[in-house]
Amino acid sequence: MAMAPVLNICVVLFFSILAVSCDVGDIVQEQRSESPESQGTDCGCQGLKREVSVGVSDVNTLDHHDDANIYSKTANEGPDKTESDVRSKLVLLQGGWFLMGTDDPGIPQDGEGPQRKVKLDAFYIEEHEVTNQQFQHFTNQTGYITEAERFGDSFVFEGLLSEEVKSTLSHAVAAAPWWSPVKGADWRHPEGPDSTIHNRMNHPALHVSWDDARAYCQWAKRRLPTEAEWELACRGGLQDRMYPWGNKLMPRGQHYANLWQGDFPNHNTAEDGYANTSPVMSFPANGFGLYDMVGNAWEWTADWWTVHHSAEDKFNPKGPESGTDRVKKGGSYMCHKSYCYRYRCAARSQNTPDSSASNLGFRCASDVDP
Ligand SMILES: [Ca+2]
Ligand SMILES: [Ca+2]
Repeated sequence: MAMAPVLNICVVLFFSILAVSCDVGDIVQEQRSESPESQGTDCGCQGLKREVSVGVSDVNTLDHHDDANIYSKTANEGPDKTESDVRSKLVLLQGGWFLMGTDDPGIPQDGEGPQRKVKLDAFYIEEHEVTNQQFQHFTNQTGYITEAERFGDSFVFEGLLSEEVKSTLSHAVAAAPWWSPVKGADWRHPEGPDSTIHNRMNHPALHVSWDDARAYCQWAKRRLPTEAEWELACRGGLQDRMYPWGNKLMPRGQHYANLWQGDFPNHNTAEDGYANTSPVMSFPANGFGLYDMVGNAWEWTADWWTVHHSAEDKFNPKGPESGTDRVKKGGSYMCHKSYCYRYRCAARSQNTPDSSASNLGFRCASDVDP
């Protein structure tokens, strides 16, 4: 029943039947390096981390290597060919050489640098984040149950919770009070049991773990993009720019991504039109015709996490052979420069593969256009 603390900024939580840590990528980072630059960058906009499922019953224990446990009998059949294809349109990216990472990192301890030359084969990537509509189609066809549903809880930004749900919370997270593990929060109930996605079917699916995202992409006969593929896609054909559209956050005063305006975490002015997620494709596409590469929802990539990168040229890099966390990219609607300057193409963060939160989604990639 105990919630394991991570460093001294977390308090022990008693919640659900899980042991989960109370915060996120930066904290793991600080364990490796006591860099003073880590101060002030731990926004919680990276989502939250589930630790090993201590105390989870056998019924709920997931074996991520056992597809039979992940899928229903029909899962491997893929999308129903008798219906119109609900999957996202794929955009072909030609690959080739590009500059990955940056030598001018906004958050050095995240391993944003060094900048290195990377060459990729051509690949396809979905033009927008996977939506609730699409994820619902997947679960309807397969009977798939997400990890948040199996664990019985997921992390929600407290500013979005109803007073009723808030009144049921019996804990506090000392350094990240804006995050709460909420019983009954899952992709169908992004802010807990009294919330719904009915009016948000074209918003990104949230509370989707890496394992869930992988399962969706496999069902769709696609795969998660590597971090290198995701970053090439983010850059939209521009070289050595911070954002998918250039170096200026708001060209001509226009918002190009769903981010946080105001004072994080207490006041979101929603100047960009959205205090929560936005319908996918609400903001301008980048040069490749891809939407919401930064902002809206964080996006899982296939790679294991490391902060150590060689400056040597690389061909189709796939990250470390193993690890504990997976890389996520792009930041979310919760990101503000003061706390989470991670809505840049070179920025990155991580979570354990079974983690889920109210700002974390994904999109798929493919080697072929089936
Ligand atoms: Ca916003
Ligand atoms: Ca995104």
